[in-house]
Amino acid sequence: MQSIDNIIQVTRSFHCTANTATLKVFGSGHINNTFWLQNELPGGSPYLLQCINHQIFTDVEKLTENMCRVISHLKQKVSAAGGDPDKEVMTLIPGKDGKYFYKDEYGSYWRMAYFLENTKTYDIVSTQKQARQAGIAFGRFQQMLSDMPAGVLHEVIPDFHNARKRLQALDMAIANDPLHRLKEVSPEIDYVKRYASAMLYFEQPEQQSKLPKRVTHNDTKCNNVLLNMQDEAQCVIDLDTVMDGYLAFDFGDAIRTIINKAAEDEANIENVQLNMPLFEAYTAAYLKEVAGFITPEETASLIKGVMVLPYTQTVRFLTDYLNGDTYYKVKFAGHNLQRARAQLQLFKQLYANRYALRKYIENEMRNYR
Ligand code: GN1
Ligand code: MG
Repeated sequence: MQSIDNIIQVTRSFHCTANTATLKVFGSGHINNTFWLQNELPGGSPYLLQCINHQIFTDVEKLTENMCRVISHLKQKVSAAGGDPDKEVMTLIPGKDGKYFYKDEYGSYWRMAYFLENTKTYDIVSTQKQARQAGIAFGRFQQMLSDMPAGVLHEVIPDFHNARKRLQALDMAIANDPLHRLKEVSPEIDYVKRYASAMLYFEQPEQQSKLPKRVTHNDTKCNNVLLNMQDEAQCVIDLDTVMDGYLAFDFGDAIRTIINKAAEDEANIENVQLNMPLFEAYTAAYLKEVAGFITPEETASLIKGVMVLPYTQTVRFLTDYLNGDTYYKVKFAGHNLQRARAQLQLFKQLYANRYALRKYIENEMRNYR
């Protein structure tokens, strides 16, 4: 329940001094609902209050355990490196019952964190500096977590980046077609199907035996990096999906948003074009951060991530469109279809340029051999 009265009530269950009169809706997430509140104390940090989508994150207790583990690991690393853990890692506010989430009387789950002031995010990256700084942010994130073993975190959303499972969900949506939308999307479905076997790279036993599972972020959109006012990397946010994964998932999902000159949901697909200098800036900065631990097999898999992530994102938007927009928040009828078409266009361009992209990664990696 997200009535003002309930939100105020929820706020009171956390150890905070939030001024509830200043509450406003915040952010552009597709899943959770986020609110911003000022601190009552003069000079005190503002807060973010988030209603966690419990339909999607079915085990909030485990999700919170993952977040707390990762946050405390990152804070230690940042402190040891002489950084400021309060500014460079997000900080959750404990509830009055000692837990880092709160279940209200309507069954909704909430959490609260400090809002980091004097920071910004970009939905579309436009300068090489922004791209480079995003590469530093996600590369360091990965580097700092490289000594946290796989198998420690809960799998909060099973098979999150599993292309086979995503394609099976699409097949199910095609078979059910509850809103008779299938006829509108047959060209997209045909296209997606043609690439299906090539996109099952990470599901091949041969790859799975070569690629180490690591603690990964799994939602490395460029707007999940907070940059400071000088456009320098400050903090990686949105830790909902931290769990085990392949490095290539995080690399591919970051490139999906960095390299695109247009928005994820661009209406005019002509505007979906590759910004190669931004790809290069991100990749060079990212590889520098991960060079110390990335394996040759992982390096070779990065380009696969660049193909698979936009592809599965297309599949997921198409599936949700067919299912009647039950997963992602939509702003208008046909929004998921528009997103799917824009992501498919991006995939087509990435695929057409795959050799040039791969070559850049390989050449860059030579600096570290
Ligand atoms: C969702 O809510 P947001 O924007 O952080 C989704 C990601 C998608 C993304 C597409 C849990 O993330 O996987 O890549 O939308 N998160 C979940 O923009 O499904
Ligand atoms: Mg997210």
